[in-house]
Amino acid sequence: MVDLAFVIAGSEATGGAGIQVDLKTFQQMGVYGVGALTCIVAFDPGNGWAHRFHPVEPGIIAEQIEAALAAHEPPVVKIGMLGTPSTIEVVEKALAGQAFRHVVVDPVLICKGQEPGAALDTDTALRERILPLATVVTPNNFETRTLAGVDSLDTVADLEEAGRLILKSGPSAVIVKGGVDFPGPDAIDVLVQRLDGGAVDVRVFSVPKIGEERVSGAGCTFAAAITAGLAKGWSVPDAVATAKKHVTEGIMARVSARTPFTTVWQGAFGPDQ
Ligand code: PXL
Repeated sequence: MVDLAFVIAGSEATGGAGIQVDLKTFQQMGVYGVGALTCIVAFDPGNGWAHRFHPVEPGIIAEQIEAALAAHEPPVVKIGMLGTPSTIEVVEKALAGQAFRHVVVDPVLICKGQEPGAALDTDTALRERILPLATVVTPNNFETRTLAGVDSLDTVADLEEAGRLILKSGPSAVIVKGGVDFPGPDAIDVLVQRLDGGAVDVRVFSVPKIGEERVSGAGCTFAAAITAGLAKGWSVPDAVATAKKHVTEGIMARVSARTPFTTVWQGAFGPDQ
């Protein structure tokens, strides 16, 4: 039987983020992808590729989740961009009725096209309603500072400390991604995981940075690859290690477009690696 993973996320039409990336990543990992759409992001090429954000009606999100989970019993789900408090409410309800082995949350906090007021409501709802349901959370540098309430992340010890703070909101594992904003030559991710007995295990994953430019889709690919690994029954550290390889190889083979940024090529990651 093929391994299955479910994703609840937004569409980003250029293929550089969102559910397009999630499903490509699942496929590359040999995992059958099932997906429900929360919103549609259409970049505006006539206005600096600004985000035009269109939420999907909550009732339609609920119908998609109903259909996907009536058809399949995926053991894991990845939550990507939600975008509005009413979307968060619907997804929270849908998750509460299911027993997933893992709920991987990529806490996408802001999308440029949104009003700051609306984004603040969304951040609060994400923190209060979705994080407690998560087993694994993958915040980037900015999201970590926001969720942990810290001003800066300058050392690996800072990444660990922030991960420990986010762990208190309920998930069993937090992977803090230093990314290009973290000082130094390396792309560092710190996994802070609460073990069954209650002890906290900390592991540092590090590879040399490939340039200093942000590559679109790195965060989505990373969380989706972790989700696929967990769907296969791997441990969280094993899933993270493979996801990091997937992203690193995808960044090395990145795809250029007429956008001001390049995007990860998920197809660069070999299934045998
Ligand atoms: O990378 C965050 C992200 C996730 N999901 C969608 C997006 C973006 C960023 O643009 O558009 C749909």
